[in-house]
Amino acid sequence: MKIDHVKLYKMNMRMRNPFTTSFGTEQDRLFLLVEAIDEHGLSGWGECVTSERPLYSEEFTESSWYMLEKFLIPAVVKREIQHPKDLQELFAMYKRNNMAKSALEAAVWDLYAKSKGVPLAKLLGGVRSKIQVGISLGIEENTDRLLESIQEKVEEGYKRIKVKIKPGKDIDVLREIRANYPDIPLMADANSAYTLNDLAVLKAMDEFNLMMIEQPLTAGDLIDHAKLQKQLETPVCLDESIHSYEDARQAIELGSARIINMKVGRVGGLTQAKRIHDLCEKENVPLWCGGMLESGIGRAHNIAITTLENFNLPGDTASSSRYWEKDIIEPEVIVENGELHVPEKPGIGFDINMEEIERNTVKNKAFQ
Ligand code: OSB
Ligand code: MG
Repeated sequence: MKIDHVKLYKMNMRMRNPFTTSFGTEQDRLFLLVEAIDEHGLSGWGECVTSERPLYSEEFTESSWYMLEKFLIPAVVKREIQHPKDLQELFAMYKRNNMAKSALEAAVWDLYAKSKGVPLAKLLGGVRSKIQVGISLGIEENTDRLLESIQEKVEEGYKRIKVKIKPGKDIDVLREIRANYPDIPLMADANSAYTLNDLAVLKAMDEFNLMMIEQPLTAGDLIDHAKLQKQLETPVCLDESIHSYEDARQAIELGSARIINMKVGRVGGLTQAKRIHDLCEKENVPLWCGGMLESGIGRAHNIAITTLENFNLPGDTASSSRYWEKDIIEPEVIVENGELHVPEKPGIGFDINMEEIERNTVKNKAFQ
């Protein structure tokens, strides 16, 4: 397969509601789409899950554009590629910038799967035709508002509820949720808002029977997470800490986490995601697929990876309508009773809605 040319699209899509985490509020999603086109004119699509500002990690949408334009796209254009995993070697000399690498790799995976006429999920070794999903709810000024959303999402059938927490918006909020919903599968995501000085607060969360607490401490703090995990009954789940296979291996070895949140963009693409999946399977570490408020294209890739065997906890891949007035794929992602059906068509398995993409594009460029 030869990558004839690559197109980049900078998107600006407004979400139906603002989403607040401990690191900030986002409503306008400025992210990139990558379209890789082969010598026969067939297209594959990937999403770069960055935001306008480097709040989640050091990458941001304009840095990814630069990375893709200057280094990554030139490494693949006009090149003969045997398999999408060849990109690992072509990108190896460039450090990190995982979301940018992942986006181009995703487009090549989709293109390759389409050229072979197989669903991406199958190509990755997926074994499921349905996947289980939960939902991630942002911090609300007022807890009644959060309780209303929880009620709505429980009624819609989501398999678990994740709430964002931060210092001052934690114990009281969780206590109120548990008072109203003693039994729902519930977890909390701190997005690194705590340190070991907050041990008392974190230990107090043990009383709420949470499935896990996600990323309580700073991304680089594998050792402190291990110290914390030893003192908590609640399993620690790592998100921002895991950028590579080596991070996952060390976190497991140190006991920094009992559960891992997989984000394909964060670990540099589907090839790395699969390696980390296989490691977790071998080590008996449960895994689930996180989200980055993706459009339908990123969502489709998340669905494909979640079909692998060891994705044994519900992920964050909610319905398109939870985020968007109108998504850029057809059909849109629809979760029913906390489950969604894995598409059976080749590649990502959804059609691209070019009209919607164009309507939300703020700049684009083709690279020959
Ligand atoms: O920490 O998992 C996170 C959204 C943006 C950045 C980080 C995170 C999240 C979410 C939402 O939790 C997941 C989703 O619904 O896509
Ligand atoms: Mg998280």
